[in-house]
Amino acid sequence: MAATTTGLKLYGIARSRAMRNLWLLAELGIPFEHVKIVQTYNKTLPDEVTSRDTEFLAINPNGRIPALIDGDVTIWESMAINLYLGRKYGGPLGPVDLGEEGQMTMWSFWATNECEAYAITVHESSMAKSEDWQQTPKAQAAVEHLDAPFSVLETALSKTGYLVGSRFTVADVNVAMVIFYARNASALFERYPSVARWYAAVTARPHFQLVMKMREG
Ligand SMILES: N[C@@H](CCC(=O)N[C@@H](CS)C(=O)NCC(=O)O)C(=O)O
Repeated sequence: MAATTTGLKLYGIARSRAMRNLWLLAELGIPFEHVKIVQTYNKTLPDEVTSRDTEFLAINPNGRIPALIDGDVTIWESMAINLYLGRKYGGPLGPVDLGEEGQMTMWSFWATNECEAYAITVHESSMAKSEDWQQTPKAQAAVEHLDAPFSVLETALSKTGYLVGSRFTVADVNVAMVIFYARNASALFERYPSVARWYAAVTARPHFQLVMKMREG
């Protein structure tokens, strides 16, 4: 289906789960308005709108970024936003049939259900900037929990290097953006070479690098 963008708006900053959507939107190369809603703890300027302000709660009553408005459709939840964008505007990055759509959904749910909480613990532990963060019981437990999902990912990626349809798709964006939180757990990446190769390849993409700069800037 040929799709045209009608007032596509992405709410949220790169230093949040909105990065997932900013990366995909950049890959898709479609025009959109970026509305920089911030987390309350990231508010630095008086005129910045936060995810808990009334005007944003009208878009996402959960008070969390990201959210997407596409014409008269509002979607929150970062993974759902990317699945929607992939299906509607994705071309080869989106599903070619129902089977692929199911697999992209499967990998996205898998990443949030099986990996995200542990990956975020790794992220927070590594951000503590202590030399021996990998030795803390919390970080070690999180890495241990991630071992089984990394093994699943290893098997899947060792076949074609991608998750769905032997090509880079929205499934790779969604899963890589969760694995991103665990990127400093070097032991996992050393143990699972196909995961390490895939993660290095997808995060070397120019559009990922672009949103990383937005995140850091
Ligand atoms: N499951 C949601 C989580 C969204 C979420 O927790 N967003 C954080 C930023 S990464 C947020 O808005 N935090 C601010 C708050 O909760 O006040 C998604 O993937 O979109």
